[in-house]
Amino acid sequence: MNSNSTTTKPTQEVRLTQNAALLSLLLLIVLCAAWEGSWAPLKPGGSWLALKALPLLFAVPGIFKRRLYTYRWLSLVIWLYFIEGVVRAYSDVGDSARLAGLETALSVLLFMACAGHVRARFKASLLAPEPPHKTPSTEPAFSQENASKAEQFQHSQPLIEELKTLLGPQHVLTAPLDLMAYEQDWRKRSTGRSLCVVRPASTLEVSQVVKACARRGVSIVPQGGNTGLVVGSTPDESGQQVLLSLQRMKAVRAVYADNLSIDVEAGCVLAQLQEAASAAGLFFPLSLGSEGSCTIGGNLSTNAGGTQVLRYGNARDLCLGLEVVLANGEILQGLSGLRKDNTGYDLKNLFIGSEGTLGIITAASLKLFPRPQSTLTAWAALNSLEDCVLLLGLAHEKLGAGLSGFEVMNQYALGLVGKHFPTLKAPFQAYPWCALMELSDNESHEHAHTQLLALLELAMEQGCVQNATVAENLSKAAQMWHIRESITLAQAQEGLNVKHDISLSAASIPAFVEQTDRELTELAPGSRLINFGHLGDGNLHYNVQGPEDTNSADFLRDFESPINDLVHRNVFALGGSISAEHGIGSLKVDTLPHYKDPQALALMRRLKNSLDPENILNPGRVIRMSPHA
Ligand code: FAD
Ligand code: 2HG
Ligand code: ZN
Repeated sequence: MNSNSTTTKPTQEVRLTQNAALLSLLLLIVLCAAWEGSWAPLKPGGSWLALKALPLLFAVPGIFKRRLYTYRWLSLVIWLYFIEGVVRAYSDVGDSARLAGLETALSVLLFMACAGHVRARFKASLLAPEPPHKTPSTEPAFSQENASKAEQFQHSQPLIEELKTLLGPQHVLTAPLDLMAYEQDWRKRSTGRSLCVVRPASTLEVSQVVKACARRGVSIVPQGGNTGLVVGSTPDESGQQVLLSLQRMKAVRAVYADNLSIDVEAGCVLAQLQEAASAAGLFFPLSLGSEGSCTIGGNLSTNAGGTQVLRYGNARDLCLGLEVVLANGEILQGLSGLRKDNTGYDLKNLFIGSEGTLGIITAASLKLFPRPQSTLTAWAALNSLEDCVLLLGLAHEKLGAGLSGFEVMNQYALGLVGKHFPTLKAPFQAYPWCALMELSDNESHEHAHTQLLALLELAMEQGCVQNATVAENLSKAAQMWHIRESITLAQAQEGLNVKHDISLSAASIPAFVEQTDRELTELAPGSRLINFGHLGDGNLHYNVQGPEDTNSADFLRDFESPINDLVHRNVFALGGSISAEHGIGSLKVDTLPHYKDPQALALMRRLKNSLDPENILNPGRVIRMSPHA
C-alpha cells in the first residue's frame, strides 16, 4: 500500500498534530484572505497577497486525509510565509505590521504541527503491526538475508553499470519518474521500489541479465503488462530488486497456418496476438478485459482464464511449448508445435501458472483455431443465481460444444458500470441477475440463430429466464461484452475494494453466495456485493466494495482481513479454490498455506528450491521460502 495513504489506526499524537495543523492552516487562510479583503487594497501593490491563500487551500484536503506528502510539502512552503511575515512585521506599520506578526506566528505553529505529524506517523509506523493488505516486503532482495545496506549498495552500483553495458543505458531505467509506472500495481494496492527497470530485447539479453543478477544474488521481478490483480509483478519495498520488463520482446516469430500454431515472444500484447491470428484467417481464443495491455507471457505465467475457457480452456490448454530463461540464466528451448510429446516430464507446465517464480518465459508456441462460422451473443435477465445455473445446464444440453461463453453479473455490478460509464446501457436493468451467453457455431449464422433462439424460448417456458435478447449484429454483441468487461474498471473508479476469484462447482455457487452474502452483511453492514464472473467455469468474482459513504482505504483496513477469512472459509468448506484464474501473487501468499494441502505445499517448495535455489526469481510470490520473509 502506498505509504502516502492512511492505512494504520491514528495514534493520539497523530490526531493531535493533524488537528493543530488543520487549525493553524485554516486560520492562516482566513488571515491571507482577510488581508486582501480589508487591508491590502488600501496599500498599493498589496493585492497579490490574497493569492497566498490559494496554495494553502490546496493543502486542506491532504491535511484532512492525512497525506504524508502534503504535510512534508507544507512544512517546506510555510517558510516563505514566515519570511514574508517577518519582513513585513519590521517594514510595515499599524494593522499591516500586526497582521504580519500574526502570519509569522501562525507559520511557526503550522510548521511545528506538520513536522510533529510527520514524526508521529514515523513513530506509529515503527510500532504498528503490518496492516493486512500492505504490500509485503517480500523475501530478502539479497539471498544473504543479513546483508547490510552498505553491502547492498556495493552490489547495486556495479550491477547497474553491467546491465547498462549489456542492454544499452537507455534500456536500464533508474530515474524515479521513469520507474513509477512499473512500480505500482494495476489495482493501486501496492507501490514498491526497484533498483532499476531493465528492458531486454531478446532471449539472449534476458539470459545475460539473469546471469548478472544471479552472480550478485539480486532478485528479479518479471513484468509483462502489469495488469495482474494479485500484486505479483511489482517490486517489494526494498529498492533492491531488478524489475525485468518483457515489453520490448513483442515479436510474432512465425505463424504456422498448416499446423494451426503460432510462435510469439512473451511481451506480445494479447490483443496483438489475436490480430496476428486473425490476419492469418485463424483464431486465438484467449480473451480478457485487459487484453489491450496484458502480455502472453503474463497470461501464461498466471495461467489466465477469461471468457472463452468453457470451450477452449485456459492459457495452459492453449500452450504447446515454451522458451524459458532459468534462474541461473540458462535457456530452456522448448518451443514446439507438437500436440503430442510423451518424452518425459511436461516441463512447460511447471512454468505455466508459476507467476515468474520458476523461470522467465521469453516465447511460446500456441494453438490456433479455425474461425467459427458464426458467433452469436445473447443477454438474459434472471431472478436468481439458481436460475442462472439452470440456464447453464440447458445451454450445455442444447448448444453442446458450441457454447463458448457463459458469464453472469448481479445488478450491483451492472449498477456500478452504469454509474461510471453512463453510455453503457445494459439491456434489462430491473433483474437481480443477468447472463451473457456466447455461441460459436461452425455451421452457419442461421444454424446458430435457430439454436440460440430455441434455447432462450425453452428457458423462458421453464421459467428460469425472465427476458432475453440476441445481439442482432457484431456491434450490438461488442456492446454487451463491453458492459461485462467494464465491471473491473467501474470497481476501480469506485475506489479500493476486496476481490475474490473463487472456484467451485457451478452447482454449488448459489448456496455459497446465499450463505456468504448473509454472513458478510452481518460482518460488514452496508457492504456492496459486486458478484460476477465465469459461471460456465464455476468461477465467481465475489467482490466487496465498502458502503457508499465510507472511505475505501479505511474500509479495507478494517474489513479486508475478516472478509477474506469468511469468503475463503466458505469456499474451502465447499471444496473450492481461493484462486481460479488470477493467481496468488503477494496478496494471497500468506493465505494459501491455510487452504492448500501441506503435501502439495511441501512439493512446491522443493520444486522452487531445485529450480531457483537462491530464490532470486520473484521471491515472496506464490510461496514463501523462509518463514519471516
Ligand atoms: P503481469 O501483471 O505483468 O504479471 C503477472 C504475473 O506474471 C507476475 O507474477 C509476473 O511476475 C509474472 N510474469 C509476467 N510476465 C512474465 C514472463 N514473461 N515470465 C515469467 N513471469 C512473468 N485475468 C484472468 O485470468 N481473467 C480475466 O478475465 C481477467 N480480466 C482482467 C480484466 C482487467 C480489467 C484487468 C486489469 C485484469 C484482468 N485479469 C484477468 C488479470 C490479468 O490481466 C491477468 O492476470 C494477465 O494474465 C496478466 O498479464 P500481464 O502481462 O499484465 O502480467
Ligand atoms: C474478469 O473476469 C476479471 O473480469 C477481473 O477476472 C475480475 O475484477 C475482477 O475481480
Ligand atoms: Zn475473471
